[in-house]
Amino acid sequence: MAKKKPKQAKAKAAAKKPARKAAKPAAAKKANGNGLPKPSSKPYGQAGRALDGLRILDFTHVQSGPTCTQLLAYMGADVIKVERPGAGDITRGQLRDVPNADSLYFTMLNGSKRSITIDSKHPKGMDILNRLIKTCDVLVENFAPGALDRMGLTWDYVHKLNPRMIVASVKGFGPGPYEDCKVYENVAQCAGGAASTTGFREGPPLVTGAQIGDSGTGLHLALGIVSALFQRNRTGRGQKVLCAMQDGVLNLARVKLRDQQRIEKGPLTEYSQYGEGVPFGKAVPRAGNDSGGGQPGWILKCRGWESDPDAYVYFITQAPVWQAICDVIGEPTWKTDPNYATPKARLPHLKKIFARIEDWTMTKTKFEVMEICNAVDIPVGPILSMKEIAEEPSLRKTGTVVEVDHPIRGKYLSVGNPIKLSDSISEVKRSPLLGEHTDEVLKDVLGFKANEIAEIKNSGALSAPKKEDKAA
Ligand code: CAO
Repeated sequence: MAKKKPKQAKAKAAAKKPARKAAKPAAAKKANGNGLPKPSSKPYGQAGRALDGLRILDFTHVQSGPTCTQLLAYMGADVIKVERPGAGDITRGQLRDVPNADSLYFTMLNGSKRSITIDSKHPKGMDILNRLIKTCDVLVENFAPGALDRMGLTWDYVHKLNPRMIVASVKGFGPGPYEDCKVYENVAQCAGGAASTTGFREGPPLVTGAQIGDSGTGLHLALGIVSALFQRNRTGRGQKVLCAMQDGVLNLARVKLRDQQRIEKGPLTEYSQYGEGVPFGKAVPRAGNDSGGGQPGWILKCRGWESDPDAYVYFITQAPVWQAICDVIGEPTWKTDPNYATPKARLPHLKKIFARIEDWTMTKTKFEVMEICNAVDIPVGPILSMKEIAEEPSLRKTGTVVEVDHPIRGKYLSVGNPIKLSDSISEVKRSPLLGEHTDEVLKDVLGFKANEIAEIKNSGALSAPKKEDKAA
């Protein structure tokens, strides 16, 4: 998709063409009937990667935006991360565990990308950005509201320079009363309905450890981008893609909006609160470890819980395997006892039932519970610690957990691509050093000669403004 040296005139001409013609991908020339290229004869996994040829101008920082562009990089896109000279993405220095090395916060969110430093507030810096805009397919950013416009990169400006450009943004909130607010993870979890529905009924709202506001919204944005690219194949033009973190969290918490509508019609019978006879209020309550679906579940202690904070298992009393559960825990009479035989009859007794199951799980390790229950199709899940996950061989084997080597910090673990494509094998490369690819991008992507690069460097466009300049 991205050309080495794009010509603005070419882009303009493409935009003027009728939509159908402009949309025709180059590969379609070789098409046979259905408008698609002939199936590749290469073995699966050797026909390049899904997003090969896609070039991304990456203005993202912290977590939400970088999650999105890292995934696109894993899928094969050339992601050029533009960073502020001297400082770079603020997370490079946050939560450092190795002195003077980029933090794990940064390295685990910026793998497989290139880094170029450009001062967007320097005229020459803006000149380089303009050139990059002309040659990239997607601009991704998650600055505070208005920051991109203040840089001069309004939608109208970018779109005029490159009508095919997709401009993708993460913001905290969509249009509305809070649209100008800066937002971090937990703010989004709270505003998106996750916090009010997480935790125990008697306690305060809780945020979850999974970064559903940041990483979750980055995932949504990646889908928006590939959808916009697909549409561009037909229309020949780019579009704006916006993911608000509040919206992303709400999308992940949709079962709770489901329950909000149900609560207006009667009690939520699958919540343990119902079985305990505690009346419901007007809004969806926190449900502790109740399962979100219709099958009651709870977290139960396993052998060793006294000293191991993760010696627990999630146990689901799925209706079709109730008989097996009764056999496993040694309560065969519960199979026919009218108080326990049907899901409805069990609802008022869930506390007692889980207490009895826990008597059994406490005699086994969480892995023994897994083994015994899975053999008879009872759905259970061990509470795995991050230590266990880091050491889990099967996750290493699939590339979900990967070890990467970094020139300054040495080896570190990262999360590889959780989305597995059979014909697009992800390669996780280490994160770039600040400005590591500045010369490479100027030369290979923008076609500058060595003397021109030296000139650009002398202008100060690629380095941190000197203190006197700042003061002036
Ligand atoms: N050269 C010069 N200036 C640069 C630059 C560059 N290469 N890159 C960025 N900047 C400047 C911007 O121009 C902007 O300056 P102005 O405010 O003067 O216009 C500033 O750096 C960007 O600031 P910011 O407001 O985005 O950053 P912040 O640290 O103050 O706020 C955050 C961070 C995350 C709260 C905010 O960016 C935000 O709300 N983003 C949207 C929501 C979001 O993604 N939140 C998730 C955060 S965690 O994943």
